[in-house]
Amino acid sequence: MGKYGYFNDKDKEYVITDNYPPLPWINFLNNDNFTAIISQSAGGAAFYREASTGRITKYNQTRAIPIDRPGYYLYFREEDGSVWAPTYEPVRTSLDSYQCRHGLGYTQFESEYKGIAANVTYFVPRNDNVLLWKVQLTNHREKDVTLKSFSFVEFSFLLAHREPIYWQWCRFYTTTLFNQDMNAVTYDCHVYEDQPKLKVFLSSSEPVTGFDCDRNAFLGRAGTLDLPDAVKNGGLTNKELPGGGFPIGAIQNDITIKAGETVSFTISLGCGLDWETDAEMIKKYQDINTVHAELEAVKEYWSNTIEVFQAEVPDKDIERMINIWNPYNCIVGFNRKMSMTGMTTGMEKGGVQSRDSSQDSMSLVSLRTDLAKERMELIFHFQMPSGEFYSSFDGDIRKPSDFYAVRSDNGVWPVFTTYALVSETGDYDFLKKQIPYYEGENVSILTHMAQGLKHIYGRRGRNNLPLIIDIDWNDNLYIFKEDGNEESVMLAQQLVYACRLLKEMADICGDTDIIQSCDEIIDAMIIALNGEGVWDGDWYKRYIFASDKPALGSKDRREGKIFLNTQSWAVISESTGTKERAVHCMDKAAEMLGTKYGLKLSYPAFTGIPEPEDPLYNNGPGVRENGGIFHHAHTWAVMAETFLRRGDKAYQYYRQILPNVASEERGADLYINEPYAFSSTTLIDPDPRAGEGDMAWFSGTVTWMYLVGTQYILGVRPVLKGLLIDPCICSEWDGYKVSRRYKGTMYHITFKNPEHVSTGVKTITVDGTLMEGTVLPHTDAKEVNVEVVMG
Ligand code: IFM
Repeated sequence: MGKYGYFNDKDKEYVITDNYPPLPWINFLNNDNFTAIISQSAGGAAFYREASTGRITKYNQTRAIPIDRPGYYLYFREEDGSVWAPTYEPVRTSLDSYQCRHGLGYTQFESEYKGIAANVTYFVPRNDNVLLWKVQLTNHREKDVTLKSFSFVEFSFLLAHREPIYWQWCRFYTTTLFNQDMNAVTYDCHVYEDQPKLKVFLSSSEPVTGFDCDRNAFLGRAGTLDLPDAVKNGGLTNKELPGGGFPIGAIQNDITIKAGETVSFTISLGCGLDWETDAEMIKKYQDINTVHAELEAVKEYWSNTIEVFQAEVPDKDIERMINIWNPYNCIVGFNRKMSMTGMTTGMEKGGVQSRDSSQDSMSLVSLRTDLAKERMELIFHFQMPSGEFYSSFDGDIRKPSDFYAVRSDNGVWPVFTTYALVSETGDYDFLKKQIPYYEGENVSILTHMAQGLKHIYGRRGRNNLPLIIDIDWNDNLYIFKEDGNEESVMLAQQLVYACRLLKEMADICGDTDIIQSCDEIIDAMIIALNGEGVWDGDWYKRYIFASDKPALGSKDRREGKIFLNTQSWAVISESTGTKERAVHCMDKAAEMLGTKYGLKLSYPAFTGIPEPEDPLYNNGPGVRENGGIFHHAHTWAVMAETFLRRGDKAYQYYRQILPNVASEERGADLYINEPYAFSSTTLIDPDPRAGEGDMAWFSGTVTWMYLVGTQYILGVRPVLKGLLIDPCICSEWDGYKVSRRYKGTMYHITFKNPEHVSTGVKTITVDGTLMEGTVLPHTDAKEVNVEVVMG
């Protein structure tokens, strides 16, 4: 039991028992089109498709005080005038009990106030754009009771940036009315821009006995969300806002509960593209049985989705993450640039990014193959005939978005993901699928990938390494740019790795030209990478200037002497020439960058003063890209350790950034983020907040943690030939089990580790028959039992 809550693994929930964890600890309720984020106090916002363009309700954008408001609130007013909320906020009347259970796709509040037990479940059904609040009230008092129930949301202006910038005009572009036939407050934000014209409603399964559309009328002159005047006075004012103003939706239901009995009703907040669709949704969810069935369907969807990989391992922290929260976070994070969290505003436009979205798709390949495939096709469409990819674009209107810099690495990520996709499905025809370049001709996906890598290879500097142009994976490196001829060691290594994967795919397609050009690039890069100007004696440099200025990541520097990524990627790309060098650079990384919370991205952090050659860095020292523990990069160190076959080290690194482990071991007050969602970074010395997690939910960390955990540590990895068995674990383990759904077959794999090794496979038996090699043979069987003896 943690200070603020605990994991309930049986029901796949995190249960929050304290109203105020260090930050709002949120959950995502969504289907593929509609999202509501919700905190432990029912704070949050709902949006249609993209948080930047489809914002339906308001949420504190700038995290001003109080940070977690408004939300989807319920106020209950007793006959004696007292007011309470089953979610505690915003009223803050003491409750006799309170719990917030964040589950997969739903959030449930269970609370009790003077003998009235409330159970409120918020969720978004799989196929309708609506947030349902399923309310169940049980009267444990001796007398019948009549409660006035007030539900409340504050509407937003669809385009999220209108709120902070243009609200004084936009509030008049709205019409908020009560529609008797629909039993709903209806909200219309009639704007001329080209985002969808959403028709929004707030309704109830019970007859509405009062409403408010105007925030001023609801709150009153001196009222606050804690106790709005209308609630205090016992009735809504029935004020509409035909010409705009401060639009809200508030509806009143009068609920009588007999002593000892339970009543249920539902509040719905939704949007359609026309009022007819809204009316149908409202009607549909007036039936409590439908609501119940839809909630079960949401739970079933999540169980089926995560079923693709389930493990039983001796380490329960890892098991919980791999089975439940990591895959959940992968799917939630898949649309990260279109979404928002308690800490990210969701106001940026340009929903897809070739780099980040390719990586986010890597885990979706097994979890939601349909979405991963669709996304990759879209990304290839945003490649120019030169081979360069647009960094950011809007998938809905199919246009590139402005982006501040050239990301020279865009071309490598789609290769990694396509390899993963084809390995998962076995659909090699995907490689031949024709997709047009952006404003160009149709070419196969194989050609797209080859063209992307050629483009990177085509721009090289004086060490024969790829030019960084503005930035590679590290978005903050642009500040070091001088004349544009700077080289990226990391990109060279990634290019090698990408060429290795592309070669395998080209082989399947019989494309010898691509194989040959991959071989040329690999050979040239390995020579360049091990030249004097790149290997610094103990590790690989990071960023090489065209001038004689000492490279970032070299001993000659006072700050930024060593960078993690070029050590990890040296190993992953197998470009070190010798195993000794591979081991040496990772050992040096451990020595110079290791901390009890994980590996720093670089060391020492830049301070900007007084060394004149270093520009003032954006992030403070020890924060994010400036020598912080950047979890995304940390995952590649885990992967690299498995390449070195050092399972104990990989296991140690892997555990360090698991959110449940970090929250427990560092303490929730230090770590601050949700224990069930991956943080993007950990702040570290010289920052005094060392150990604090930053930005939960959305990070490349999420997808890579899922991959390294399932494929490189537990070692069940799809490759082009089939399902490869390649464990690299903690040597103390006696064994473990994995169930993996792959190409329609469920493989039940038992790993035995009698000799307590961390890697190596002695024998594999498939349904009782000993097999050769480590790639499981193809089968049409529905279920297969596999036994792996390590040693
Ligand atoms: O690689 C980037 C990513 O694209 C966005 N977040 C920061 C990372 C490192 O700079």
